[in-house]
Amino acid sequence: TQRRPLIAGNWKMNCLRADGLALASSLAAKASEKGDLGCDILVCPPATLLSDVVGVTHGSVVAVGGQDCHVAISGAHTGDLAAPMLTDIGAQYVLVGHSERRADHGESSTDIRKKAIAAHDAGLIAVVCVGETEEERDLGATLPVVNGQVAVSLPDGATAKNTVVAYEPVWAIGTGRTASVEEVADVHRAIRAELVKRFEDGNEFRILYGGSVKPSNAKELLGVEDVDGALVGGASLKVEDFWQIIESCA
Ligand code: G2H
Repeated sequence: TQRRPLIAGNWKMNCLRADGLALASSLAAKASEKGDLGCDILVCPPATLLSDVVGVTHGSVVAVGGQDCHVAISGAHTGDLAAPMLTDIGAQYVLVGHSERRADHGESSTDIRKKAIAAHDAGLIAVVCVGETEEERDLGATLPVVNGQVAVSLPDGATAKNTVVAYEPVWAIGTGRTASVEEVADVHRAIRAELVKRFEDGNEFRILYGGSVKPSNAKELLGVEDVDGALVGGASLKVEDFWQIIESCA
């Protein structure tokens, strides 16, 4: 199966307007200059910049996504964003279940499945994040934990077209520590097996790796079987670094 890689930047709670728009515009300009890079490109800015980033990337291959959405389509949920609001401003993707959401906001895999359904109903591609903590890895529970998260977080209506899975070992996020190629290969193989078991098109889902991906390790990680792209945090905030990661796909 030929899966087109996806390189996604998760800006998290970073970037004021001037920096964010400069980053998005230079990315769009570079992408337009280079032609087809053999991969899809996504940026997920903070909510305040979503609309403007859609504006400055318009007409380029750079897609825009939210970092989270609510399970409901509207209502009394102060501070939250509904999936149709993201579609409305031109976003195409949304991250759901990032470990920082799971930790900071107590989101469970059941919540995340509901968010993925809300995203699909709104026509968005859900990037469903999973990953074990350091404690779980040390207990040897990585595969059952990750498989359990995949099983519960992905709704029955998931397809390779509306869903991307992102494996992010929590202990490798923002720490500078990256999982080894073998560790990544083992988990991606296990996720693939779950997807193939459950979904007709399980072989076509993209499975991204995330956790301290940077220019110096991108090529190696992207070369691993069943790694179909990267979810990049820190290194997506510098256009040169993010660009080098994009070029590592080739
Ligand atoms: C994991 C990743 C992006 P970083 O959270 O989602 O962040 O690349 O900074 O580890």
